[in-house]
Amino acid sequence: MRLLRKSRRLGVGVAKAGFSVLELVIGTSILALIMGNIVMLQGATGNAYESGVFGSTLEEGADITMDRIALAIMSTSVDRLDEVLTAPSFVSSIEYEVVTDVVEGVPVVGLPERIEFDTPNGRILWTRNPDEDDQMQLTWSKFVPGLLEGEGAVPNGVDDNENGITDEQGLAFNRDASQITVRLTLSRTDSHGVVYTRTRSRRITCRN
Ligand SMILES: [Ca+2]
Ligand SMILES: [Ca+2]
Repeated sequence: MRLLRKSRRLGVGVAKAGFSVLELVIGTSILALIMGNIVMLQGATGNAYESGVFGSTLEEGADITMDRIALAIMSTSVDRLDEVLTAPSFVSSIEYEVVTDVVEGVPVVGLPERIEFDTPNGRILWTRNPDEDDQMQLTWSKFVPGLLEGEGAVPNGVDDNENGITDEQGLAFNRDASQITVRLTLSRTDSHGVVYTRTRSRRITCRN
């Protein structure tokens, strides 16, 4: 009887010990799961943060560059703007003079300026007094691909993105009467190999 009680006590003891081990295993597994989730979550948050920063930087860059181009075109008149081809053709560079004032019907103009696509380096350049000794040049944007979004990697004689212009470059201007349509794509690849692309298109009216 005493032995039985002893063995029962032992049995209870073993069961208790087994449960504790099981608890420990489950506890450890849950902890591992939670820790794993936290690590994954941190990773995902990091990626999302990078994606967000990348996307918004590109977004901002596209908007600022488009605003600058629009301001330049709005401050020149059609007859102070070099030939800009009509669709389906385009140009990727414009030269113009900013009309600063009109005195007795005669426009007062500033120094010539140029906005161009530096194709080899994927940049949009703005130059005041181009090709002169005192020319001043600024990079308005980087990360401009050879062709506009949707036109593919190489010119193929087809208007792949169906915007009425064939094989337009990453920066493209075309004309419709006194209006100039500007199209612009910026594209970047992040450290994970994800490509971010932002495209802007705006129709701008030259001043009279
Ligand atoms: Ca096109
Ligand atoms: Ca094409």
